[in-house]
Amino acid sequence: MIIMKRKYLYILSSLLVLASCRKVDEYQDSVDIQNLKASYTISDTIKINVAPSSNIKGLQWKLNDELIGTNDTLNVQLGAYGKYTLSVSGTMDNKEFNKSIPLEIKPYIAAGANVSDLYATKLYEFTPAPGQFINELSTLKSATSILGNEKGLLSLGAWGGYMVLGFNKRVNNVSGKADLEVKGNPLPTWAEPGVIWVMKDENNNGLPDDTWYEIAGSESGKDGEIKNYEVTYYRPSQIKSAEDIRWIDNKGNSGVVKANTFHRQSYFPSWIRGNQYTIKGTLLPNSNLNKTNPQMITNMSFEYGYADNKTDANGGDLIDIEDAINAQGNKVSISGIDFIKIQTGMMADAGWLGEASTEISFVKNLNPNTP
Ligand SMILES: [Ca+2]
Ligand SMILES: [Ca+2]
Ligand SMILES: [Ca+2]
Ligand SMILES: [Ca+2]
Repeated sequence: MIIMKRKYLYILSSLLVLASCRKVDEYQDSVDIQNLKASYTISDTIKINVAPSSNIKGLQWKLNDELIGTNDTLNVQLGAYGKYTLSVSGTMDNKEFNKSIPLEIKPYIAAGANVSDLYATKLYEFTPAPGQFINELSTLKSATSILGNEKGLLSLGAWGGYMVLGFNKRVNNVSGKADLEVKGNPLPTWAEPGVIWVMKDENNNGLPDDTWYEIAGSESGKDGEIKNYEVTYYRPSQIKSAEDIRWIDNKGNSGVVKANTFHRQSYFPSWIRGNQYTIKGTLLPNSNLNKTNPQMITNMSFEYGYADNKTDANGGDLIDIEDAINAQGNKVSISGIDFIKIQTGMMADAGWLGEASTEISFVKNLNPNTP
């Protein structure tokens, strides 16, 4: 009898739990989320809204665990490929609901008659540092303009700003010669060198989730070069118009990316969330920067191994995969690469020229006919 009673109580309590779950589920299901697509590409503006209802209060949109909105409509750009969990919570008729939605952001892949496999054709991430061209020349949309042809141009902003690109066809490392051409917009007296990293798709999943190897350029190991450098940029009080952007580094230094009179839009990338963001990479020396004459500030190019650096006959910087090094600084032997990351290498304020910021026009495979 006692056993029977326990069993009965157990069944009863299970039913109560089920009943209360169903109650919550009903509220979750009645929260109507509109305009959600199965997947997006990184250049998309994602617009999702909750069907407006006066019964819904305290709306919170979260991306993974980060609060990203409190209105009926969410407008967000993510800037990096990946799988995210978007959740929306609040109360409906004073009952709490919390609905989670998977959100897949795919890389942008250039296609069409004007696109050639000779060039990088895929964009996986665009995380520029603040700079005078950000939100103007440089947007998530315009970042796709440098894919598949020689027509685009993009600025990566101040130190550390980067983009991750991919190729349709692996770029082979041919012994004794350069394998990649990276085109920026250097002038004879104004280089803005960017550090180049390469990756092979070792797990063959089409994603840059393998190991980055830095291309050791001519300044590698020299005074003023700092590996494992980090800078945190702070969101300004508003992002409608230009104002100085504060930064601190991991060496105890601080400064600002200065607003100038030529570019009046905000220099803080509009798609970066949160009050600050930290970028990691290699800092290049300011040894060639000459600010003696403020009217004629110069920064001569380094010898080799960087983006937006040399004005050679064909215009682009020539990169040899044989110069790849690992995190310990040792040379590595890579047969070919599928992904490239380009990152502004200097942290310098060049007066009226604005911040030193690497530009990219295209990235080209120099060995397209090798097997
Ligand atoms: Ca080579
Ligand atoms: Ca430049
Ligand atoms: Ca991979
Ligand atoms: Ca620049």
